[in-house]
Amino acid sequence: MQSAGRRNARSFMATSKASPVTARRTTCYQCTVECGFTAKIDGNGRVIELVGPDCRRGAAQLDLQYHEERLLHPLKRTPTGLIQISWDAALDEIAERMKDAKARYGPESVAFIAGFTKEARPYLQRLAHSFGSPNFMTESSCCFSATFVAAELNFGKEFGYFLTGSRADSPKTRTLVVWSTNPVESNVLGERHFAMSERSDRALVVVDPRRTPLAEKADIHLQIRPGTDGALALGLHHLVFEHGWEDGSFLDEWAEGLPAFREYVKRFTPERVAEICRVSADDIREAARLYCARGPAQLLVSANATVHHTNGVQNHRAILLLPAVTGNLEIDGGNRRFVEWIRPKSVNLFDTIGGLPARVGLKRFPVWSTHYPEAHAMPLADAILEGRPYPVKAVFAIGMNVMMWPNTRRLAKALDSLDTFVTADFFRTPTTELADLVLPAATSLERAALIAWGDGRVVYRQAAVQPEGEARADARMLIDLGCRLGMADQFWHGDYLASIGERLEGIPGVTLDQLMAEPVGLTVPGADVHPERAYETRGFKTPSGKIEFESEELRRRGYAALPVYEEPAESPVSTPDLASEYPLVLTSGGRSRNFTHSQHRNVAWLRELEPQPRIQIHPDDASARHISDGDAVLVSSPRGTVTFRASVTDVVAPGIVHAFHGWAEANINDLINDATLDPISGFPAFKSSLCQVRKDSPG
Ligand SMILES: Nc1nc2c(c(=O)[nH]1)N[C@H]1C(S)=C(S)[C@@H](COP(=O)(O)OP(=O)(O)OC[C@H]3O[C@@H](n4cnc5c(=O)[nH]c(N)nc54)[C@H](O)[C@@H]3O)O[C@H]1N2
Ligand SMILES: Nc1nc2c(c(=O)[nH]1)N[C@H]1C(S)=C(S)[C@@H](COP(=O)(O)OP(=O)(O)OC[C@H]3O[C@@H](n4cnc5c(=O)[nH]c(N)nc54)[C@H](O)[C@@H]3O)O[C@H]1N2
Ligand SMILES: [Mo]
Repeated sequence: MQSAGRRNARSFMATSKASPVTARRTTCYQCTVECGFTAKIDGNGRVIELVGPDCRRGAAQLDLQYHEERLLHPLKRTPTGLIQISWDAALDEIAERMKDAKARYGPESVAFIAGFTKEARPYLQRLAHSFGSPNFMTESSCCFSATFVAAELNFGKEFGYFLTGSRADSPKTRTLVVWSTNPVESNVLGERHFAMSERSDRALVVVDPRRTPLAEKADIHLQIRPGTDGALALGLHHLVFEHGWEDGSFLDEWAEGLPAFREYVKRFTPERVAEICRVSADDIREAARLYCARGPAQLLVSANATVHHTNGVQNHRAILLLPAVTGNLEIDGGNRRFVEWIRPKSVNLFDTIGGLPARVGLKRFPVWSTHYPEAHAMPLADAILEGRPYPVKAVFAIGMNVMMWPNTRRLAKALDSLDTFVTADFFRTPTTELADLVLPAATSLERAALIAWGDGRVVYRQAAVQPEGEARADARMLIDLGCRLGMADQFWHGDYLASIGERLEGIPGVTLDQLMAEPVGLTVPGADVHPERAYETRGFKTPSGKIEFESEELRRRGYAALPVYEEPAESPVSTPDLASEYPLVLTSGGRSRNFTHSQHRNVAWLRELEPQPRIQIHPDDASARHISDGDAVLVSSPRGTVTFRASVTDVVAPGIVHAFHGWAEANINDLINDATLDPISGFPAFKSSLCQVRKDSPG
């Protein structure tokens, strides 16, 4: 796709032939990998070419930068529509409204929310907490945090980022189990992901309801019914103990609650699991043999495909216990922990939270909230519309996307009813349409940032060009607002560079001057993977000091201590009545390399590659409904109906529908339940609910 990027670059070149061209280093912010790019800039200060990895979204940076629909000025809603106002007027009004909400309803009535964007989060959290509100919330409330919590429940603190699997390739691995990730679409240069490489000495098992490119290569593809991952994992444990494949001496020393777990998994026979998961018992046996009896074996999981379910945390706990029982924990070729050994000093003021009112979600999801110290975004509509646990009256957001929430229409109604809703974005979106004030955000090409990667690289990305119009970096607008709210002392008296200096104090030996002189950045030496069997010296930082097959913390909070399997809250098994009306199992949000979530739909050449919102449906289910490939179809759930195009394909099994997410004109989250969430994590069932599909008859 570089050609598309080049096509772009050429057209800009043509308009600026005579000017001298300079080159500046930058990092791409279309996904969170932040690859390095070189920006070529003409004499008028415009980027004319970007050179970097061959990635569609990376190439699209230029299209977005000079897109005619970019937001360039602060806007204020009036009865007759949005009008342009000055930054001073906008910030004054926001500060006044926030103070007013605080005086009338308390500081907790103002919530601070970040969507996709991560760069300015420390500043947003600092603003929330210094303002006195505990309600800093992010997209992590439905992204990776539930897998993080599951890992900490099993293995304790510092194991949250458990998954070297997603980073580390090892020549020693003899079996690789990829449990629900599709790197070809979700990773930059995904075809080159190590899981994709052909290795005759390494068996590959893939667990995914779809036949992904990786599944095509697999020795065994367990094409499971969405949301039944826990049953499958428990079935594999069953076979481990039946065959004596467990690492007995390790478990004798390091397992807590193993006898109860062994007893519990007895009921997950291959035949029963086959029925629950809709896979063959023989395939389960063969997958178990490959993973459990042929180590070292590595488990690679997704940030969230196993936890976008009402039973997600317990399912994920059962999966993560597989390396523990089979002796694959903290060994080369198995799963090791990785560490981010450089981390900028935190400026988020989280330590002040103890003195603030209880954050949204703390009572309802105490385990998640304790392990993942943010307010929970998923019950936001409950707070706004029903005052549970207390009313939220104002929201200040950066990069917020209502389509990320389940039952989007309910959240949209809630935001619309707020006294004040402010959001910062690059473009008008379904979310900005609900806002009282809309702030124009500067892009990564226009803003400086301190970026530290877990592997020791650190960069001070300088702005490559001046912002278009009056766009302003998120961090700067937050600092400006902090000062407006009378907290200049906390906000470096408006000096952004001073904030970078303070954050760099966390990375000893690296100064801002050094970084400014090295636009490609510096690498702080260190190792990102822990030594083998590090637990022998450090133990497991759980309450028992061991790996918790039974979690005392879960029991104390009223949950099952074992990683029990329960059916998804909506499923053909748990709600047969509902299933008679909505017989198909719906999973959603498989990634597409053309887009980041709701973004990039306004880039014409990307849109050409993927013009329409699609569902994937099996030929048997399609023909039973007289649906042909490309037909418009109505997808319904008890929450509503949305029109997609049918992609008729046996990539999905019969009875399963997969819907792509992030389409404003066909938002799958209009169909997802926001009332029944995973009781531990508060995650919605993005990937296991029920639906019906009908042909959209014309007229
Ligand atoms: N059905 C379903 N729903 C899902 C998922 C799923 O799998 N299925 N996945 C969930 C997951 S894992 C995630 S992470 C969320 C993602 O959901 P979001 O985080 O909401 O994702 P985006 O649509 O990428 O971004 C939201 C907005 O941020 C703006 N933006 C981007 N960068 C910046 C910036 O630097 N500054 C500012 N101010 N704005 C910016 C974009 O223009 C966009 O309008 O979706 C969740 N929702
Ligand atoms: N191009 C692109 N890349 C992205 C993003 C993007 O928006 N666009 N978003 C980024 C973000 S925020 C995230 S969180 C990551 C997510 O990264 P990944 O989780 O790797 O996302 P996918 O690549 O879609 O892979 C998820 C797989 O899970 C499968 N799946 C669905 N339901 C189930 C289930 O019940 N059980 C099992 N076992 N598998 C299931 C799907 O079929 C799909 O193949 O991607 C990141 N990368
Ligand atoms: Mo995510």
